[in-house]
Amino acid sequence: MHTILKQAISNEVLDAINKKIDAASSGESFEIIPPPHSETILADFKDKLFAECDNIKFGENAYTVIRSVTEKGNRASQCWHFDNQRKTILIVLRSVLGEENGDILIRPNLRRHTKSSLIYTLTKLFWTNPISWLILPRKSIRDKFFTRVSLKAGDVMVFDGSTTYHGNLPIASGMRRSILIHSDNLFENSFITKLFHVLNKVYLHKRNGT
Ligand SMILES: O=C(O)CCC(=O)C(=O)O
Ligand SMILES: [Fe+2]
Repeated sequence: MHTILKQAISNEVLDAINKKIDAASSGESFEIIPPPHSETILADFKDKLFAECDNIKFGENAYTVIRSVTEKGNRASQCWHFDNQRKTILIVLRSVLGEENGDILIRPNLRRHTKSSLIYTLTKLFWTNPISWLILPRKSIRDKFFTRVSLKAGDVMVFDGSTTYHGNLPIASGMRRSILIHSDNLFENSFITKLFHVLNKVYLHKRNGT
């Protein structure tokens, strides 16, 4: 299940974090800042975020990314997927008004937890591929299949991204920015997980045109 905490983060903290990220950002239309850079940027703010919302925990093995998307990054944004971790904390730093505002779309419990890395791999491949990404953005299919979760800057959602299939709506104009703290890795040291990490990086770079 997912937990939503509305307006958990104050404007003061949001503004300070956004300023710091703006200064560090490359300005790409779909920018993912991974560790260790994300850790450096957020170091001064971890305690403040925890003080305002005790659901926000940066565990030792957490994998934290900062994600900024504009209307030019819409293709990558609609690559629906499962995360490789059981727990994802999503903190919205910047949101966009309007119908096409990059909201997150979720389909909870599309798959179950499994001890089998083979089933894990097969379900991942079945749902995370260019064919699904061609079909699911069609409005008639998308709106039936997913639940839209409207989050504004300052809202926080905690969910199991390994069983909840998810992705985002396109953005008509403006920027949506979020922090994603992923923890509790699935099949941590398996070959297949490492391979997925590499593919993920290659794919994102290709989408970015970098
Ligand atoms: O920022 C969001 O709304 C979700 C992004 C996401 O699912 C991810 O980066 O794994
Ligand atoms: Fe995700």
